[in-house]
Amino acid sequence: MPARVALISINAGRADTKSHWPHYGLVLLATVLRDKGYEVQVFDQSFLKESDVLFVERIRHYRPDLLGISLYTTHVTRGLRLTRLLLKEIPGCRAIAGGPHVSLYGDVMAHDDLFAALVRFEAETVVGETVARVLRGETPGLVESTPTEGKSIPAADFSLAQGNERMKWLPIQLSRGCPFNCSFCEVNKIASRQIRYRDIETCLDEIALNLGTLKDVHTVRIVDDCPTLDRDRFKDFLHRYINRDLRARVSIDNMRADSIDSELLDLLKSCATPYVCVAAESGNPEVFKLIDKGENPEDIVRAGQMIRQKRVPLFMCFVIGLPGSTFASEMDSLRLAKSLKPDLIYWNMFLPHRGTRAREWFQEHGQILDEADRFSVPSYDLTFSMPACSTPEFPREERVRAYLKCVLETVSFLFTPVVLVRAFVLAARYRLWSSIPIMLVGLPRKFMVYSRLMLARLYARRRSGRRCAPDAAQACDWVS
Ligand code: B12
Ligand code: SF4
Repeated sequence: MPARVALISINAGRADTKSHWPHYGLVLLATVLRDKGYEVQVFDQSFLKESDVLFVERIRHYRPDLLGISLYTTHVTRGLRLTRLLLKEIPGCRAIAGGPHVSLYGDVMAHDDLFAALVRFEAETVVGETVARVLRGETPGLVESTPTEGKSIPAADFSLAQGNERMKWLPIQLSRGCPFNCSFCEVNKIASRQIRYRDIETCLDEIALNLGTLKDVHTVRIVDDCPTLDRDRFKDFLHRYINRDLRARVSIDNMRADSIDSELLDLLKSCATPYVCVAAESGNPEVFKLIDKGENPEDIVRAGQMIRQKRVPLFMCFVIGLPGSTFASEMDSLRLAKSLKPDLIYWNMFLPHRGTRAREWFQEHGQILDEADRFSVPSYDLTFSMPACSTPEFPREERVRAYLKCVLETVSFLFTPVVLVRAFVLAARYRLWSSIPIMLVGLPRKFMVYSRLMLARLYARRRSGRRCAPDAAQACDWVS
């Protein structure tokens, strides 16, 4: 009988970290292991939306010989705790780990004997051998892989993931890697700076095949590290997608402002893209320069205005607490946000993870207070973790004030009665009374925005001819 492998991803312990597809990286590894003759299943708690008790029971019932967990720095302690619990519940089972946290911190985790192997970086080329060694009773320890070439990335077989029949979004990567080196970003350490392209026709075949079997999927999500690095290539993909009449919407993560032009937006509109997100990072010119993104602040404004002119919902991303920032510089970001009037804004708090150059800046100019178990974004219910670093010019308390001022004044949260009460309490606690009237004036517009996004999703379901009914659990999750 083939050995049985369970590949798992746990939720972050917060209401908002739901996923509408099973962990893509684990599905790819499952596809590789299946082809090598293993019996393998992916269990993604964020996707299955299950409590710890039910999730552990589901895996225990599967009785795996080997457990492979994907770890995130943001909730690594939870990941280690659940792994210990699972190993206790499943006698004879051994564990290996990989994912962003292991890629960044694998060397400092190596002393722990919880895992027989810690696999750093993309794992398609090493997972088979590592699993075989662990099942033979060996303990490989730290395993380092090299970036997977485009042609070695398999077509993801989502039937290997539990609950796949409920998928509404289908992730795919057309490329991997990002050659830029923005100071706050760890992606170039996780996925490398080496860009690797997949064959476009192969990707389209993969999408068509998956749309044929996953009947509820209404949106294809491109999760490349830097999807529009080669803009012409990306446009070519969109042209071919439209010509194939695939019908599901196309949504993109991580688009750089300097890659956005009128033709690209028209093509995205033809694919009914639900929104375009511009990563502005900071509205302060000095802070922006320190990020070293290779873009100008004017690129952000130009892209934002163009998206609005094309009547595509505009989302924006800012990072509070970057190197060189102060309370006053964050107010420049707030001013920029208010002037461009995005439909939705993600206010992230900088996390000094390993692999970021900004971390080194804080080691020199400030203080790193925590790294693990911190979140960058506040939850939709306005709960958040404390900033992970500080400087004399911008201490922790002031960072929270700036963060909350931006979040409250742009109504970047879910406004249920309970959360509104929390907004008042936070405003009182952080001396932000002047933000309350601005927030109240912004509420009706946000209500309209959220209603429009929900209607667009309903329309997407009808347009794609999919069978699914609206899902009440998703009603408050506008983005995904
Ligand atoms: C799409 C995406 C999401 C999606 C879906 C994620 C998913 N489950 O597939 C959604 C929106 C749900 C999401 C949610 C979150 N995300 Co997210 N996400 C991404 C993004 C943009 C792409 C991920 C992806 O699909 N990569 C492609 C696949 C092929 O790569 P991969 O997942 O890394 O897997 C490969 C390797 O890591 C390795 N591997 C992974 N796991 C394992 C396990 C084993 C056993 C082995 C051997 C190998 C291995 O092999 C895989 C194949 O090569 C990345 C950024 C990035 N570029 O990586 C952020 C990223 C992974 N997310 C991040 C975070 C913080 C979150 C959230 C906590 C967000 C939040 N609210 O704060 C939640 C947590 C999700 C949860 N578990 O509950 C961080 C993680 C940082 C860190 N150091 O921990 C990243 C790196 C973004 C960033 N720069 O901050 N995310
Ligand atoms: S922020 Fe985007 S462009 Fe910059 S390094 Fe990260 S993935 Fe690349």
